[in-house]
Amino acid sequence: MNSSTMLDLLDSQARQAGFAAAGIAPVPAPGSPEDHEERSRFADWVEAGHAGEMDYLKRRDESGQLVRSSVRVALPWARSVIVCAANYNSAEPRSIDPAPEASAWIARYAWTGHAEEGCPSDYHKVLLRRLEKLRENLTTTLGPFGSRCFVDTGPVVERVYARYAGIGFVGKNTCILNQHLGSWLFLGVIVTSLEIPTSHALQLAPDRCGSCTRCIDACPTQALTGPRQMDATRCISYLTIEKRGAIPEALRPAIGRQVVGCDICQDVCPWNRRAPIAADPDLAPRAALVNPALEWLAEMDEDAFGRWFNGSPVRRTKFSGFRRNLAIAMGNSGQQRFLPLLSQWAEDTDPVLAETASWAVENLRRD
Ligand code: B12
Ligand code: SF4
Ligand code: SF4
Repeated sequence: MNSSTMLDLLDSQARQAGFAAAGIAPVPAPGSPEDHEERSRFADWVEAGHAGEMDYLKRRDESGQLVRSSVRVALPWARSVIVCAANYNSAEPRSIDPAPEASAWIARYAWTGHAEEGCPSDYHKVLLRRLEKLRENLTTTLGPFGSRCFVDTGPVVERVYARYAGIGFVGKNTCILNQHLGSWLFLGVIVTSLEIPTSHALQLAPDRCGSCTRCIDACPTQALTGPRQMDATRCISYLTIEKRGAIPEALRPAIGRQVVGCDICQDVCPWNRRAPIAADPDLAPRAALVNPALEWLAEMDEDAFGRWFNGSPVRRTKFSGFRRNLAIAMGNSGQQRFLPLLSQWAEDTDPVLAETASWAVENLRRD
């Protein structure tokens, strides 16, 4: 099969499986410029300490190579990577729009639920199911091939392959941006043993950032240290979701009202203004999670947290991290009415919550 027939087949089967875009890229040959780019960017990033406490990104094999520095390290049989993107854009407001007083922000990717049942959905599961369906259909057409499906957790820097496969360009905010679909895209990959015909050049999408620097300028914690460069240890998404224990005091004021993840560098992006709305029944926004009242979230006990967020990406913050983040957001809210609750949390047996709540009390008293 030549490469354009292969691409057409992939495109139509990926759409049938529920994806908005798909592409395929060869795994770079050892020693090629792309192989060097793939290995060195990731390794440099980890070695600069930008991965913080995300130990899963720092895993090495027996020979000391970073497992994620190249697909070939963990999966030597890999010859190509199919990349699929699902749109999760919705018509709901942005984090930078005027919002009700004392409301929190939960990132858009974590709002998702099943439209009919209303229960939470997690893009990892939704995309994996679709990738498996796509793999099954491709196998029917192409015959058996070696493969592994991954969403997030595999030894693949997905954005590198999304770029190689022509899904989009890497914006200055480090996100994959498709000029028609925007950047509210989840990525999933099928690493395969399929050899791509040598006529298949990398389908790189042109860079459309131009002279714009809105994302870099808008980042409240200066986590975007330059175009396409992020120090994740400063990113609100890392701090609120991945970081365990206390959040560095100096960064707390800049976190503002974000309690799970952060959308600011995508909300300011002009390419997202024209992005189509997804209407995906498995990735529908749960209305209650858009601009939720801090009071409502803070009232949740561990059972209520489980009822609302089991099966949702919010779960990853854990109940303790969620309350720590709420304490910071209440401390940043300027609302004195949170003082009684925060004073109570300052006496909590969880030392991280107690310390964060004491900081929040001080912060509110200074307002
Ligand atoms: C660790 C991780 C994070 C970390 C670190 C993010 C980061 N920028 O590195 C934290 C917790 C901060 C995070 C945040 C978010 N994440 Co995240 N994350 C990941 C994960 C698991 C690994 C990423 C990784 O290896 N980072 C290391 C760096 C080196 O790689 P990278 O940023 O992905 O890509 C680099 C290369 O592409 C390279 N590059 C490529 N071409 C070029 C060209 C030039 C000239 C240069 C200089 C660099 C360059 O530069 C990029 C930036 O460093 C991936 C899934 C995966 N397995 O890949 C999801 C993933 C990247 N995250 C995703 C999402 C949705 C988010 C959030 C939007 C969630 C939220 N709302 O809070 C934010 C976005 C923040 C942001 N601006 O990136 C999506 C991104 C989809 C997209 N459209 O790009 C992914 C792909 C998950 C998925 N399966 O859909 N994430
Ligand atoms: S997600 Fe938020 S904190 Fe992280 S880089 Fe973007 S704007 Fe900055
Ligand atoms: S805000 Fe501007 S610089 Fe940042 S990703 Fe979008 S177009 Fe590129």
